[in-house]
Amino acid sequence: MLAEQAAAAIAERTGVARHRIAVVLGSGWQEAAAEIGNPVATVPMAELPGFDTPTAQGHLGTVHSVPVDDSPVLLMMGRQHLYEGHEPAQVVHGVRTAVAAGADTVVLTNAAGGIRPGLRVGEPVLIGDHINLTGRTPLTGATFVDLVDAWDPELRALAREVDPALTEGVYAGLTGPQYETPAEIRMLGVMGADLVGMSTVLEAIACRALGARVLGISLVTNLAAGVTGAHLSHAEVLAEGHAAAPRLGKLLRGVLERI
Ligand code: 6GU
Repeated sequence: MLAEQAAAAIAERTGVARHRIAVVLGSGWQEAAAEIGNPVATVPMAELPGFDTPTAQGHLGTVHSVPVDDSPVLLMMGRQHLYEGHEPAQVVHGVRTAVAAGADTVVLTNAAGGIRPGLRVGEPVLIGDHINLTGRTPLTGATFVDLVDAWDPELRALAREVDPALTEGVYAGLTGPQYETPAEIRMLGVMGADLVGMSTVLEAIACRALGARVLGISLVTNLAAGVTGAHLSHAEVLAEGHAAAPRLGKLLRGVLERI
């Protein structure tokens, strides 16, 4: 399997046989990596079997091995999205590789639009549940995967120990790349979504199918269409990530130390 080949390449290139934890750093989260620790090794994703270089702006496209309290953590600096034209199997190749590399816990991060009134730009929010509106799945065949508590309650509690101000929300995953219309955001709010983005849900499903625990954190980089009447741009996603990087990095470091 391609994920096993990529995991073997990571072990060889990093000199680390098993990474027990993996973190996927999405849009707005790249700078937070510096707060987690110094990598002992960095491998370009393009040099690993089955990976493409991410095209999303701000995604570095590298994999880092970072020791946190002597425990090796695999940091994935960027991801593949459906909106880049990838199939679900390609979108989840990173997390399947992480699990094959030894990860039983995967932390998924992303940038999201805030739908729920009261959410503030620059605020990290724990993903408590999701709504998969991509119309796609990474799974094939009769694998009936249970998604109750897909977003691990113990890991969420642990994150709240690090940052008691964290709230939780339901993340609606769409394909993009267009942002939603104001009418679509009203619909998502009625459906029970607090956050909206273009990633993460397929990765979470793939992780649960493999039995890995999942923690998700969204950085609210803008209020979703119609919430304020403002227009949306990827530039503000990157700018808010830059501003929030120290807080996000400390949060991740604190979580990783406790896992
Ligand atoms: Cl408002 N929508 C989507 N789909 N993704 C986002 C976003 C909004 N803000 C950041 N990422």
